[in-house]
Amino acid sequence: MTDPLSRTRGPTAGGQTAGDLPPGDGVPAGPPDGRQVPRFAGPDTFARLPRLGDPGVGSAAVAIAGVPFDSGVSYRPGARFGPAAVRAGSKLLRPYHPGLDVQPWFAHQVADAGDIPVNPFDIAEAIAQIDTAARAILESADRLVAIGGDHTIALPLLRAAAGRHGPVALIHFDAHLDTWDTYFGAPYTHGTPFRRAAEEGLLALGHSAHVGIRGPVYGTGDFADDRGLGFATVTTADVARHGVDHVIDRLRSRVGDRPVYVSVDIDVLDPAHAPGTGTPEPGGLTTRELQLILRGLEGLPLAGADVVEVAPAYDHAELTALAAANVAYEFLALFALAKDKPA
Ligand SMILES: [Mn+2]
Repeated sequence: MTDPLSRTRGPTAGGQTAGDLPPGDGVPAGPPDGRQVPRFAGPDTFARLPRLGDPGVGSAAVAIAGVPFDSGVSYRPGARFGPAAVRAGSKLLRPYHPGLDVQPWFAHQVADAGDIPVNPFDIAEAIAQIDTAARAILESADRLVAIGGDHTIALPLLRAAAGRHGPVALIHFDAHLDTWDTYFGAPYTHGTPFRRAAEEGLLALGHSAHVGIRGPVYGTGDFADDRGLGFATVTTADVARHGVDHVIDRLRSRVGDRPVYVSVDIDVLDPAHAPGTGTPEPGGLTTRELQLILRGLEGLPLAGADVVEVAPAYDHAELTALAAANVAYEFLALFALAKDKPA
């Protein structure tokens, strides 16, 4: 087998770019070799990967796109700066994932599609823009990993994913249900995307679940409404009491062999692990627990994924940005492992 590092074809110390190298031989273009171009240098794309559409890259198996939108938040704003912070946090990643024995960006082509431009003053228009842009990216990429942005963006991303795959089984990691109906009369906010997605028929509801739910709510009706829609819930207490393997078994039996969409609100993590977020809730998962549960989804047919709600102004020492970058890395590993069983 070829040494995967020898296949790295991004800009090199010798000044080559992906475009200088012969395209079309089926060898994915990767980031610069971190042993030649130190990881704190080089392109500002996710993990310093090439851009979608770069010469020598063309189409991709997986595209990563930033969605710098936070006009749907109910508490602290600032997730519009999430994509830039997560990309900065991703520079530390290396090409081999020992936990899953996979090379996420050498198994197939992975590329950064840049940021989706969104109207910060008009939520409805922003949702339409994200929907259109996500579908356009999926013309030249098989799968999309989105970096938010607040959780409002999951609705148009699910529209695009369901448009291609049909209703998806949603695995939603979050402190919050995000199935509220309205807030201050507004139907499209970061607390409502999965209610709207359920109403629009985008989800295989009997096969969808929330993970990491905790914290006070407005009343018991919040949980009853959510159950009424058809979601199952794995609380943070369930993870603590029964362990990650039990949770993985529950999730895998819940989704079966359906196309899966994974949405991670970084506030599923305890504020000790992810302080830089808009609606923090003490008592959350550790970064390690989240990584292990995500790895437990190995082999499932993934239709798409997002990681949202990184608000870097409240972050410390890049804790949240690093956690989110590593969540995206887990997504890329899962896509690489599922590449022979597309959703
Ligand atoms: Mn949340």
